[in-house]
Formats: sequence, C-alpha cells, structure tokens
Amino acid sequence: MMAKEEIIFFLNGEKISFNIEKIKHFSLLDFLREDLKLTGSKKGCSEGDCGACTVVIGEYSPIEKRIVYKAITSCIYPVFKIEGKHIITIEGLAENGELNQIQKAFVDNHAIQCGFCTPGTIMSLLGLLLNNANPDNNEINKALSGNLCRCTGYKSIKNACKDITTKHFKKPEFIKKTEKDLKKNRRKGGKLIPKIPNSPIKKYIIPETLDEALSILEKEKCKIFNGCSDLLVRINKGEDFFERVIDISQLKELKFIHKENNKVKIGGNVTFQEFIDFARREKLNQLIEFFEFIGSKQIRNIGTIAGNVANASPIADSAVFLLATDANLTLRSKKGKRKVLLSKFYKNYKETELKQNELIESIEFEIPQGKVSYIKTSKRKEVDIASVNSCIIASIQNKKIKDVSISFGGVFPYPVRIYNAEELLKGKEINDETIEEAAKICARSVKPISDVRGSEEFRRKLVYNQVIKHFFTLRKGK
Ligand SMILES: Cc1cc2nc3c(=O)[nH]c(=O)nc-3n(C[C@@H](O)[C@@H](O)[C@H](O)COP(=O)(O)OP(=O)(O)OC[C@H]3O[C@@H](n4cnc5c(N)ncnc54)[C@H](O)[C@@H]3O)c2cc1C
Ligand code: FES
Ligand code: FES
Repeated sequence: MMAKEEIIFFLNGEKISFNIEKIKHFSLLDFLREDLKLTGSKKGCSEGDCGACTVVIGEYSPIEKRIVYKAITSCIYPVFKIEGKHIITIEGLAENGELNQIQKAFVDNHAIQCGFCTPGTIMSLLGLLLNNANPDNNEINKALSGNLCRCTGYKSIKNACKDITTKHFKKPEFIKKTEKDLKKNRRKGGKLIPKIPNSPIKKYIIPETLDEALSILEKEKCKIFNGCSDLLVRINKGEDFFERVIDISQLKELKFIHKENNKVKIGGNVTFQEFIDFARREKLNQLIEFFEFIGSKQIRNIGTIAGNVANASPIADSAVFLLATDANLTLRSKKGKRKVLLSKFYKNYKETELKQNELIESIEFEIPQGKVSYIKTSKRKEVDIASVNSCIIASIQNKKIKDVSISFGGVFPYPVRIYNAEELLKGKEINDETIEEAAKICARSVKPISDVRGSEEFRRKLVYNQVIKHFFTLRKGK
C-alpha cells in the first residue's frame, strides 16, 4: 500500500487537497483551530462532553445510500477521517455577508448567551435541521443533549430553533452545491505517515477493503480505530498511545444492518445513530428508546456498537442490553471466522476473547419478544456514565414469568448476566415475594467495587432497588 501524500476533503463548500506533512495536529478541532486558523469551533473539555467543538460532517451513507449530515464533537475526531467528507464549521454559515437563518434566529431570540458555546450549539441545530426541517420538542432536546450550558439554560436556544421551523428551514446553498461533488469524491483509503509533532502516531492506515484490513492485522500489531469516542478521549488525556493504527470506520463490508425474521445483525462499524435510524424505520420502539439513552447526539453519531462492546467497559450500555438478548459476536481474522456468545466474550476487567489479529465483524441478536426494562443510574440523565445499569427482558403470561434474562453493568469487572436469579424467577407467579427474593439474589451475586461513582454498599443497594423497579415497570406493562 502506497503512502498517501495528501487528503482531499470539502471545507465549507470548498474542495481542499491538503498535504499530509502540513497536518500538525491529530484531532479535527486542533487541525481547524491551529493548522487552518479557523477558531470559531471552541475547545472546552477535549473529551466529547461539552459540545463547544461541534461541527457538522456531510458524507455518503452506504446504509441510506444518500448524503447524510451529522453533528460531531471535533475534539475526539481524528483529522484523517475527513477524506472525501464535507466539514461544515461556523465560519461557513454566513453567505454573501448575510448571517445564516440559524444565526439570525439566535440573535432575534437572545440565544447567544455566553457566546463561547454558541458556535457548537448552532452546529448541533444545523445537524438536526439538515436531517429534519421540522423537528418536535423531543428531537430538539435530543439534538442539544451534547451541548452544555451552565450560564442561562436552553429556553432561548429552543425558541430560536422553533422560530426557524415556523419560518421553514432552507438548506444553505453551499451545502446543496457540494452534494454533487461529495457523491463523486467518496473517501479513499491509503497509508498515512503523519509528521505530527508530539504525537506517537507514526502510521495511520485506512484500508479500502475488509480483506486488506485483515491482512494488515495478521502482519503487524496495529490498534483498531473505529468511531474513536473512547480512544480519542484517552489519547487527549495522555492515557493511551499507539504508534500504528488501522481505521476500520469506513469499511463498506462492516457497514450493514440486516433483519431477518426476528434476528438483527449489525456490522462492526455501525454507529449508535445508524442503528437508531434503522430501528425507527423498522418501528422497533423499545430499541430506539434504549439506544437514545447513550451519550449525546454527537457521540451517537460517531460511537459504534461494536466499539462499545470491544472496549469492555464494565458499564457499557449496549453490552448490558445485548447480554440480556443472548447476543452473538462474529470475530474475524485472515484465517477465518468464529462465533462467540457475548456472555463468554469478557474474561476479566478490559480483557476479552479478541485476539490481536481479529476484529468484531458483526453482532447478532434477537429482537426481544418480551418486555424490555432498562435502568441506568447516573448523576445526569444525558451524557453520563452509569454507577449501575441493568436490563431485564421478561415474557409474562397469565401473571407467570415464562422467560426472563437479567444483566447488570458496574457491579463486576465486566457486564454480567445473573443466571441464578433468572432460574428462581422462571415459571414463578409474579408477586412481591418472588421479586424481592430475586432482588436479594442479584444483590448477593454481584461484586461491586468502591470508586468515584459510588461505594460498594451503594452499588449493592442500587442492584436491589433496580430489580424491584424493573418489575414494577414490567408489571405495569410499560
Ligand atoms: C461524552 C461521551 C459520552 C458517552 N456516553 C456513553 C454512554 O452513555 N454509554 C456508553 O455505554 N458509552 C458511552 N460513551 C462511550 C461510547 O461512546 C464508546 O464506548 C463507543 O461505543 C465506542 O465505540 P467507538 O467506535 O467510538 O470505539 P473506539 O473508541 O474507536 O474503540 C474503542 C475500543 O474498541 C476497539 N474496537 C472498536 N471497534 C472494534 C471492532 N469492530 N473490532 C474489534 N475491536 C474494536 C478499539 O480497538 C478500542 O480498544 C461515551 C463516550 C463519550 C466521549
Ligand atoms: S471540546 Fe468539549 S466536546 Fe469537544
Ligand atoms: S451558553 Fe455558554 S454556558 Fe450557557
């Protein structure tokens, strides 16, 4: 594979070929601010939490077969991902000296507030309106969930958004014009040898095909980069360093969602948002509700489900849900494929079945036929990590529990199923005594640790209370 000398992308409607050697910063935010001197996107946290750095990316979606727009946090987005994409920043919005519709609405509705967060907030709303020109309150709230305001609140910002929708949102001309070019200039792979000062990354490989990716993984020790919503946070904090990287986020062979009868199979680079959009098309409402629990809109636009599972965090939300569905992973290497039950995938804290030459090709699970109840206890509802999270899927007939699965996160070195409580419940009449007994078994079976998110005792109490609350919800039929 030849080393590439330049990357080609679109920036605010303009096609740009940029020499790799001139890229001096690894995150898109630093590239924009420091290398291109576009300082409109702000740096607040560098961890994907505050939304001040939000920009919009336009790209071709192989799933939807059209150009889609996504608000993303540029502080945790590697700059090398921008090849063949349209990067839209606050600087591009005003056209012919006139403020854009969203900017005008912000002025008219006093939504500028502190000013520092405003570019990011405007870009989040642009991402929303480009996909849905007439959003309801819930959709506006979801779009703003990753933009933190600690000065005034969201009332004026939401008023500005509603103001735009009543006046009919028009897609900016420069965005429309770029769409044709974007279809022609799809992303190309290649090997990049960056010369980024103070960065450990010496080789950034973007394979064109899955086969190429597997051959590389077979031959050299490379870190798999996918959405990077975990990895870039750790790199930005100086907690992780990788010399050689293989970016699998655009591999066409991993970008699919299939549904056959009751089974869903998700490719290894499908993002949370791509899955939510699929669930919406298929009217899988329980799944939409669950996946919209995760992160913020910006994070769901980049983070993948396979990455969430592979990262092996004890509180990974999708792993807790998938465990309860008896999900299967297909692990793939140059030598072949193997299927592993998710319940057998985790071996210890951050230790999994995955070998150095393997990647998660797909995740397969059955759409729950029973009722699903998911609880995540965290300090904030949006963009927060759980102290304890759990999922119960139960089929209840004539007040008897026909089938049940119970999974927990945050109470063991990895997400776990509590099989002994499931056994107790199966076939039993659903009443207060049985539920209390199951809650006690769960609380006894877990091995939580004390850390910043809660003491061991607190977590054990949460386990007990979550089981009681799950069955309260399930009995009410919610
Ligand atoms: C602000 C913020 C909020 C968040 N909120 C939540 C939340 O509410 N709930 C939650 O569960 N998580 C949350 N997360 C974490 C979540 O975004 C990640 O866990 C994400 O799903 C990881 O996917 P990724 O594609 O970004 O993985 P990456 O960061 O690219 O990679 C993560 C790990 O997985 C490996 N990997 C990735 N894909 C594969 C593959 N196909 N095969 C093999 N290995 C692979 C990588 O090598 C790496 O070790 C949040 C993150 C941020 C920054
Ligand atoms: S700087 Fe805070 S999310 Fe990027
Ligand atoms: S708008 Fe910046 S803190 Fe409120």
